[in-house]
Amino acid sequence: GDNILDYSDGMEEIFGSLNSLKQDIEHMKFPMGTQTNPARTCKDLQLSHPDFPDGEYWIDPNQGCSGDSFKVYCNFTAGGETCIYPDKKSEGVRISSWPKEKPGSWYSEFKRGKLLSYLDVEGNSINMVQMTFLKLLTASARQNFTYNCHQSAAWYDVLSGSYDKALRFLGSNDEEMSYENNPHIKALYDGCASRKGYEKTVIEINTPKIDQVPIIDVMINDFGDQNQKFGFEVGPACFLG
Ligand SMILES: [Ca+2]
Repeated sequence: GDNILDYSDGMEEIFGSLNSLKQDIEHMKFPMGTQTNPARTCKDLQLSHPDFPDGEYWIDPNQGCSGDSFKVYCNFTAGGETCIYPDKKSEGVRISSWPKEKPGSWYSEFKRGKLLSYLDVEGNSINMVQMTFLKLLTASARQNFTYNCHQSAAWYDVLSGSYDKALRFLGSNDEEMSYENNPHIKALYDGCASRKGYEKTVIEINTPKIDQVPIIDVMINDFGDQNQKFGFEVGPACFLG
């Protein structure tokens, strides 16, 4: 009698283990985008849950232990982009005439300037290994930059009929990029081109060269004259698998 009892106790334990193993496998197959059950990327999360709405989710690009997972914005509408954001001091600057600064200098050289840096949506810095894995899982990267202007060109300049005063960007890979050397940078809207009144120009970098994103610096070339003003807004850096 004792033997049969031991046997059934043992079976219960085995079935319990199998059940939790089954759950683990289900979670691996269908990540929920939570801290304890993160997806590898937003794209992966969208593939297993096409019905999930855009929003904040946890990802773990290097997989394995989820202890180093981090929270991002998933733009499923854009095809499953994984987005990180500029920190408070990198979000941009208000429109101003910048009398103490020289045109043709990098923003990081401004008195109030700095290199642009990025965080997860919880405001934590992102582990470099995780960033490397995320980039390995990415096919293209996208980032917007909005230039707010008053009589200051940001991309095309109608007056000279050229792109001589176009903004220049420094990529994460330290590559200097602008109109003449990077076909992946475009103006979605170029209201500043006319250099008349208050306007804005929206620049988009959408590149298969993942390491160009996010941008870490910007050079502004058209200010210094009376009445010229500019400010800018740095958009999230989004990675698409
Ligand atoms: Ca991990």
